[in-house]
Amino acid sequence: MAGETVRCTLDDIRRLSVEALTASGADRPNADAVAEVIHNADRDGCQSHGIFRLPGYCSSLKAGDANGKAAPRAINQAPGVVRVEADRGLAPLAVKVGRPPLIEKAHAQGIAALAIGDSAHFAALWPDTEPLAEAGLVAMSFVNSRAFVAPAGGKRRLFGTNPMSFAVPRPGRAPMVWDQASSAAARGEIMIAARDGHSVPEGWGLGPEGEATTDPATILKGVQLPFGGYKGGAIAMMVEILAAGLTGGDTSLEAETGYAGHGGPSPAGHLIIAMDPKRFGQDRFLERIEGLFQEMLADEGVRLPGDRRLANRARTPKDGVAVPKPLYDQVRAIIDGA
Ligand code: NDP
Ligand code: PYC
Repeated sequence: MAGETVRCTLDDIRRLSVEALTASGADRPNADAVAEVIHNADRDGCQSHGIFRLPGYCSSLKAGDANGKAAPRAINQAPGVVRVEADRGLAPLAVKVGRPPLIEKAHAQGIAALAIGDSAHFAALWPDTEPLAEAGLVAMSFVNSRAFVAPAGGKRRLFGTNPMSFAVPRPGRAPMVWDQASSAAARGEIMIAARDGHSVPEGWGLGPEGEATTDPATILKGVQLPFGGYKGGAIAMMVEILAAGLTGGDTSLEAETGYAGHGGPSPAGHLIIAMDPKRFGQDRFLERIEGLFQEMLADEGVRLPGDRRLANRARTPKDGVAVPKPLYDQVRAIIDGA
């Protein structure tokens, strides 16, 4: 990280987040829910979705792109589907409201989905799936955002960076959770590289004229690329269809053209699926999957996805988080109404 930093405790991160969000028009339930995911991201070492995102959330609230006083409502849409009417709010409160009925339905029926079509997701996705695995469920989450990424072979922005997360319970341990963009890199990683003056690997994106580049600022003006060519392109398309199509949320292109783009999130679509292995008749599921993990780990050089995050989670309560001074000052200015 380039330049001067301010060392913050995790409590500082949460408090600054609540204060900046309420100063930007969020009520306390919305501010608390967003502060929780920001805190969790910085706690787990995901700089691109921690306090780094706070000014974006605040500008979206101030511009009215997202409703800071949203009162999300869970609806029993179908035996296997909970729908949350999110009132154009920020996703964390909508997910919090939809999670208990999703868990109940998944345990009762074996599989259930939570569909949210009008909330603005600007966070990492593992906070969506990890609590479901902690409740004994296998879970997946998909979200779209704004048009940043071209389909494989193309040069025109169409998809969001469209992340997905997958979580599975483990006996006596934290769940295994992976969480990844379907673009070669999350946009947040490219923004941080531009801020810190680093180049990025070839293949992360193209410039405005479709030219290959490793300059992050040029990519931010141009277009991002899916990971792994047409294979990542297919996944980006699938996420778009699951997240926006099945929920009725804006596609990333619709979200891009429907909002002025104030640097923060705008409402799009979000789908979470939860499955209870016991209802699939698999009483030895946990034991068998643990055996699979142990086979993976027996191969030197292999680690499980999420292990880096869990190592950070053990470290940051003591070490705190280094926040770049200009970002810290920006957050303080939001709180002070400057
Ligand atoms: P990364 O490429 O950093 O990591 C993706 C996954 O791969 C993680 O689960 C990571 O685990 C795992 N991983 C990394 N290296 C290894 C390895 N050597 N062996 C095994 N597993 C490994 O994530 P992205 O940059 O794609 O995304 C970053 C964040 O941005 C995500 O949390 C995502 O949800 C968020 N995002 C949010 C968007 C939104 O619209 N809300 C859009 C796009 C991204 P570990 O964490 O332990 O390293
Ligand atoms: O990092 O790609 C990203 C992202 C998009 C929306 C929120 N995060």
